[in-house]
Amino acid sequence: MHISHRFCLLLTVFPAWIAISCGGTGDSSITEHSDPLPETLQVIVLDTLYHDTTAFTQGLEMRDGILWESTGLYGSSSLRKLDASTGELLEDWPLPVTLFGEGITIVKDQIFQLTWQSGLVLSWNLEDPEPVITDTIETQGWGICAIDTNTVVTSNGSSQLKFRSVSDFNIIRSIHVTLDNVPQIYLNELEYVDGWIYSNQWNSDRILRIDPASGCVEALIDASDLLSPDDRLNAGPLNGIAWDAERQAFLLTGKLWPWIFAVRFEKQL
Ligand SMILES: [Ca+2]
Repeated sequence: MHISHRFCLLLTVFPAWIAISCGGTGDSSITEHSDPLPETLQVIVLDTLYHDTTAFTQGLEMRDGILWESTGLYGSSSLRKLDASTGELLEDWPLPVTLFGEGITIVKDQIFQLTWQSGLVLSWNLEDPEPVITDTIETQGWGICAIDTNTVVTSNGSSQLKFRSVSDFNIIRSIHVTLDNVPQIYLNELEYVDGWIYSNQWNSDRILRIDPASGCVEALIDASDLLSPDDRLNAGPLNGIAWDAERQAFLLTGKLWPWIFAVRFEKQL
């Protein structure tokens, strides 16, 4: 169900691409130029943590030794609090059956959680989580990451990333993400680390490292070796990136994956 809806989305969103190259803001006056060639990074696994194979992961975020996870699907969407050293579930809070959980990010003491098609943004207090609808957005919610305490970035399955004010989720600006001048659709779960936006692309094993100013993909990360063939049998796509400052590592997982991987990205020799 989820897959077919997102395929339909592709059909409707694609025409809006506009022929722009890197640096795209939707301004048709921007002339073509070549993107810098992206470097390819490999994934080095540092540690392997437990992940619940019933968790349809839509968002992942670290704060103070706790790994927060958002899960999707109608009737089983939730916010989950995990032990970041083991991956074990500490506590979870279900969403109303009418909401489909998507990406999460943390700003100050609030967790913001997107929902897929309702246009609603939920806000949770970190210390006493209870969902409150605080904002609405004009599009589907897929991924979200915080750039600073005033700004978040959201994806909606297209090649566009929207920068929004934390105070009201109104759009500040947007970028089109391109690789070698080709728009990159299906941008999904997001993470902001050291000046770069990381996005996994739905239904692929690929993570893009994106320049938030220009939209250029300046590095490609191939995560296809993380799951064994057996692990893949009942697993969905990669869909979770969190930066663990203590480990100095990324935590990666996916929908219904049996593992969370602590990894670093290194240049291929
Ligand atoms: Ca994330």
